[in-house]
Amino acid sequence: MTQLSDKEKEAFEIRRSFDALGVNGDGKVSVSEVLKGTLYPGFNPASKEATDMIKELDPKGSGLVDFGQYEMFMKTVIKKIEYEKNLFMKAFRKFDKNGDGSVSYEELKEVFLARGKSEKDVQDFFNEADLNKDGRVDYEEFVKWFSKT
Ligand SMILES: [Ca+2]
Ligand SMILES: [Ca+2]
Repeated sequence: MTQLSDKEKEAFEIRRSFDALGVNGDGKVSVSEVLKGTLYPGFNPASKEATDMIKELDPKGSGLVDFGQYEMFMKTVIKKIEYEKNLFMKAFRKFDKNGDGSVSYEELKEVFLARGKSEKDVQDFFNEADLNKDGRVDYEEFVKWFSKT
């Protein structure tokens, strides 16, 4: 099997997600369907950012988009998602001092105390972030916790 490049994979995914939205007979999907399918961490459909994105997606306000508009929109969304991911990754690395892929209590404490937080804050945050209570905050837990605050 030939390996698809990232660009090809992306194009394929966009096409597939467009088809999955249930194209009307005229090859268009509704804007609300598109929005339902593009929720990602930090995306708020009621925000100004979302409103702007919809305007770009559907400048005439017809409520329907064709594949070309959809493709452009999805490329913007994918860029935003990657940007968010990078932000999380960068923040996570700041906490994960020894780079073992999880934040220990000691690591969290080091960062928090350096920022003038109390030991009690450290305990509270750690308890909240460590969802499966294994004594470490892994990347997924970190993102969940970070998205909330
Ligand atoms: Ca660590
Ligand atoms: Ca954990």
